[in-house]
Amino acid sequence: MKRIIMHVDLDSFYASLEENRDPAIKGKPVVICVYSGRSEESGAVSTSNYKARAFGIKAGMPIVIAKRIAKGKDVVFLPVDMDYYREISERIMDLMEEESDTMEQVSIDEAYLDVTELTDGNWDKAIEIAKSIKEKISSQEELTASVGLSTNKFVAKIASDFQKPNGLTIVKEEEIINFLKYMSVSNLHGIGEKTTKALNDLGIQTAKDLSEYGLKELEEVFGKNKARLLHNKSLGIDDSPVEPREKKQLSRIGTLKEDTNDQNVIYEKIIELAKDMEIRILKNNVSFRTVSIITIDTELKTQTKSDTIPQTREIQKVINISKVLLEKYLKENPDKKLRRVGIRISNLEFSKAQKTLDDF
Ligand code: DCP
Ligand code: CA
Ligand code: CA
Repeated sequence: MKRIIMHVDLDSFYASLEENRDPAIKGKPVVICVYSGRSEESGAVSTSNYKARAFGIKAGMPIVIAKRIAKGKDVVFLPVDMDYYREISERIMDLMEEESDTMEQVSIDEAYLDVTELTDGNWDKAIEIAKSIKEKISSQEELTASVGLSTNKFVAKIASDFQKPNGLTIVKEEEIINFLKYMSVSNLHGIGEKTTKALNDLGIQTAKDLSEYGLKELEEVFGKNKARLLHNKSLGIDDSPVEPREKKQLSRIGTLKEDTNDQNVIYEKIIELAKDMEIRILKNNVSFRTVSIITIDTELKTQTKSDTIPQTREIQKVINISKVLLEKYLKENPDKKLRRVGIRISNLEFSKAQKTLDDF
């Protein structure tokens, strides 16, 4: 059966999350920055929303340059808040995992999903799944995602990038050649600046040019392996499987109903988060050695406290240790109130699921 592979990428991820968090900035150009701390404005732009991109402000740009462009305009600059972005990312990854046979997370905001078995190779069903994932991301997290559907990871990735934001691009097997044909080689995922330049020097601009260039001649320039890889890319051929990556940690963070330093209220929240975490522990068949609590106070200052114990998979251990760590935090920070609290397990060990007779 031909595979059906989906690639999902969230639109202007960090910036959209900040817009959702603060109604006062919704609809404005927003720029998210990683400050290096060396001087007040040294650092780089992490991402910007589409309104800010329209001014030319984009990821990787020095903050000083972005500020220069923004001068006299109503542009919002904010520092990154990775814990918050990870919290939402994990929830979205979980919901996508539920809707696929296997999922491979590639970064904080994108993943490949293999839906071949789930759909029985039926494209209409796969399109329904893509729509359902987009709908859930929108209704549960108020975010948009761009989705590509094809028969392999390489083409699915290019497809998700094809209509951004909020796109859904379907490229069936027989459409791949036409889809790629006039694309510049630099748009073929995995072909970087240096290779693009080398190809351009050979007179190769588009995927079509590349596919028509002799493999032997390509080998002379790039060597056997890379030449084959380039040739395959030009034709949209990619056999690499969707491989679930082992997680390094599992965490759950939640926002308290109101800012508080009431131990019982925070503890209640921890128990609620632990219930959710227990489901993930069972699903991933994982044991852990380290338990942490993450506290985010009203000034958005994050602290983490951890304790390490012998290998276990018992959720009650997470609850008990979190309680002790919370007491410690509250004692050390008597005048702080918490806005959010989280729990995390790390030092993970995965046991392969028991094979059942059905697997033989
Ligand atoms: N990121 C970063 N530095 C970069 C690129 C990205 O810190 N040079 C972060 C911020 C992004 C997130 O990773 O929000 C995801 O990266 P993407 O390349 O997917 O960019 P966006 O999601 O922001 O925008 P797009 O809508 O183009 O996907
Ligand atoms: Ca993205
Ligand atoms: Ca991405």
